[in-house]
Amino acid sequence: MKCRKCGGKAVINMPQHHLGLCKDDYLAWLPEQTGRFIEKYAMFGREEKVLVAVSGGKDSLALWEILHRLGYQADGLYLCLGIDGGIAYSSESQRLTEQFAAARGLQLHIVNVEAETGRTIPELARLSLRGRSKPCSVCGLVKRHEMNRVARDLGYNVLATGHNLDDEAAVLFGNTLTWSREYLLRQGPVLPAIPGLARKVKPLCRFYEREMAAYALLRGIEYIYEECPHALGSTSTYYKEVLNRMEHERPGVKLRFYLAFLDAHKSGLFARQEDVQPSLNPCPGCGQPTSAPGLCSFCRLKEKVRSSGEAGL
Ligand code: Q46
Ligand code: ZN
Repeated sequence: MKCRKCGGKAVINMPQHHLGLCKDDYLAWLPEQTGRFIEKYAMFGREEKVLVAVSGGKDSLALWEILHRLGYQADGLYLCLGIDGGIAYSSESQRLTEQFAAARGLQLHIVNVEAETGRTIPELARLSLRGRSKPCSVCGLVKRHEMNRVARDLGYNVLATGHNLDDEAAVLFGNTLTWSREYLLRQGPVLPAIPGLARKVKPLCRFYEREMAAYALLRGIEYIYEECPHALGSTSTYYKEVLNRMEHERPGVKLRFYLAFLDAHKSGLFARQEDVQPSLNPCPGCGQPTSAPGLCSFCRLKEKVRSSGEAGL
């Protein structure tokens, strides 16, 4: 296959765009497209400070690299979850993230969950879920809380995450199977700011996972190949596999599914935001908005750690 731009040898084929590109043209095309999406969805401007949540994986490191390349003010935030076990997942991903930032002279903030809560993610999950399910719900709760806290405390208007199209399509698929109106309404490239919470944006939401992997590889970004050990066997991994089977037979189906959803969302198919937006109050513990009548879920989790009487707050 030939590169559509220069006629050289294509290194990637994107059937959904009927587009093949060589290495140099691909490395120029992907950041260019990212810049277009940032503007199209009004994600942020050049005067705004962006905090990029980086995990050491290909998507978030590539996102940070691209924002930097495009001239945005983007700093990184790494959350050390304390998930180690067999593959030393957290220590290795932190090492690669620090190496990435140091090589490019980028500012990286590091937050250690154990130092903040007294427990690592697996320990928090054991404490609150008592082994009933995977730690992902607790992990998601802690990550959201800590990202919001750092953005607020350090004055970032915008929080950017590296979710790609495969991630977004899997979430959309799950929300559609259950018609979760509230989640469907909140899904999209931009979640606007509300008092106490920064705007959240997903500049890579229209790129396939394989396109991000190709970008990271061709750009020479060293990232952690292993997934978090808890991702294995998760519902979202299962949805991704199902969607991949569909994509194999019908190239472009994931992108069409996601873009058609965004159009439907825009045309008001689901509901007006005010209809389902729960009323939010500042948490008396941490000040972040919560729909709970008292402490937010994060502060309740910390209370549990405190009352379990073993460690570190
Ligand atoms: S890091 Fe955390 Fe994920 Fe690992 S424990 Fe689950 S949610 S799988 S993105
Ligand atoms: Zn709180």
